[in-house]
Amino acid sequence: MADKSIVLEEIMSQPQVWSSTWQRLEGNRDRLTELLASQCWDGILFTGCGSTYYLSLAAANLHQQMTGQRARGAPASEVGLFPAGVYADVDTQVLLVAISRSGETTETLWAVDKQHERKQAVLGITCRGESPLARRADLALVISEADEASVAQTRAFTSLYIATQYMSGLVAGDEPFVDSLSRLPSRLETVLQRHGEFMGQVAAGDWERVIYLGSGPYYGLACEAMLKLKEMSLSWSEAYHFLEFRHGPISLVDDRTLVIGLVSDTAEDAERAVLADVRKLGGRTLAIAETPGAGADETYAVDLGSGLNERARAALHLPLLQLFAFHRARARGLDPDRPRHLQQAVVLAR
Ligand code: F1P
Repeated sequence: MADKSIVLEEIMSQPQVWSSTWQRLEGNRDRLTELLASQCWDGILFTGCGSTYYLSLAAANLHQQMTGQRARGAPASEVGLFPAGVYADVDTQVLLVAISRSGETTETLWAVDKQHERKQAVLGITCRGESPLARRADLALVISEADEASVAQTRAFTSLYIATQYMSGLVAGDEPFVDSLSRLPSRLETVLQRHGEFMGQVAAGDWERVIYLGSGPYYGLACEAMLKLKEMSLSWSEAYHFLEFRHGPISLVDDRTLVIGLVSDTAEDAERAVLADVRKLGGRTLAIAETPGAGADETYAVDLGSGLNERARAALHLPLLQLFAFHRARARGLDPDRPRHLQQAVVLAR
């Protein structure tokens, strides 16, 4: 198999792409602020499909934590097909944040149409300025530098996530947080230099199952890591809220189980205790945390050392986990540039 890979190039381009994303966001600051302040929103509904649905889960959790504004992440199909289960009632003022790399995913466009039937605004976040989403949204935030040739989303996911962080920072009026996002590209360069190769070594292990755990916004990111592993390496994987893992799924653990924890600052002790339970049962753990953790006895440990708080540094996990999926695919003799049965976007014939 050739060493060159489009998805690998896209993964490794993230430091530069995040810098361009930051410039784009700053360039859109006024338009974005105007939309966000255009009325008193009762809530924000983040939506997307696949990767961008998981992004929505992470974004909604962060947004509500940071702003106190009610926020929810829902799959676009639910918004389009079961709106009554998503919108509380017809009169609530909800801003729909529709996220899609391609801007052409059918269900995401259904959600946009449903929102417009309610005569309420759509903020579209996409990589493609000519897409139906960009054209139909009341405001389109287009991060074209993050667009991809690959099927599996990598830099698009992280850049679009940073866009939602930026938006939440603006609503919260938290300028230090917004400013800290500009430091992510340099932090990522260091993280990739220090840990990129190591992720490849761990990925080559004889794993039968890989499980991702995260709390708060990190749960959505854990889900995305799980999806990457499935898409690129055709490996069975699952994701759970950290402490949920004890409530049944822990029965799966054996010596060919790798549990990857995205360790927060808020709940670090409680989360590391779950990983310790996994090891007691014979499983292996990989903890990705800001610091190695005093007394932590992880099988594998990655410290991000970013100097950023858990809200700001979130995207730093993904490139490492994308590399893990990439190398797992290679170790299984698969081509991560050509995921089975998948296309870049699901466009349904009506
Ligand atoms: C969403 C998505 C991708 C997935 C797949 C099909 O695309 O579900 O996450 O990898 O290949 O489309 P988009 O709406 O973000 O363009």
